[in-house]
Amino acid sequence: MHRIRIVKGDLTRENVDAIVNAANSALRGGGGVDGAVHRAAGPGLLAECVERYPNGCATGQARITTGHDLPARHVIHTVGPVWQGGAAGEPGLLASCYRSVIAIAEEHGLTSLSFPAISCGIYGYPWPEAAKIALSEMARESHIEDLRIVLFSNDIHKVFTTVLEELQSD
Ligand code: AR6
Repeated sequence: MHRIRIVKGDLTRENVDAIVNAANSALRGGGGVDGAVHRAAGPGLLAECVERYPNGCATGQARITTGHDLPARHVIHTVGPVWQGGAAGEPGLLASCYRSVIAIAEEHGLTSLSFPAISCGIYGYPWPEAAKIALSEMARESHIEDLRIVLFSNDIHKVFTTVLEELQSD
């Protein structure tokens, strides 16, 4: 768990091997962090998504593209679950997002990876529950040297920091 860094800031400014995009299953852009990633990457990102992934991406899975105009070399797009109360498989699907992204990053030999808080915005996942899953899955990873989660606001940063402290003291 020592390698996980919780950062406050804008994911699109991260100078890493890959940033992770909290996308929707169409992989055609959207609001939230997805909109910010597409704006910062430029239109080439959408064109690559359309060409390489005509069928989009299922919830819990991930797909890689290049970073286009972003400082990051790649974008790994993943589709988090929409929160429906917790009994519709949301925890397993959210864990699967983190695992799928990390598996793709390892396949490509990437050593620095920055996540957003997947499903914690428009998709409505409760932050403490999402933080526990995100940080536990990130902690299982063994090959990526620089693993970050980049959070936009003080409020969510505080929640993730508290959950990381709790996990470290267990
Ligand atoms: N840097 C870091 N975090 C950000 C940024 C940014 N630039 N912008 C937003 N966030 P969301 P979701 C935070 O809604 O819940 C899109 O329309 C935000 O404050 O982006 O997985 C997609 O196309 C929140 O904490 O993703 C999907 O339809 C977190 O990123 C849908 O939203 C995730 O919020 C996905 O919803």
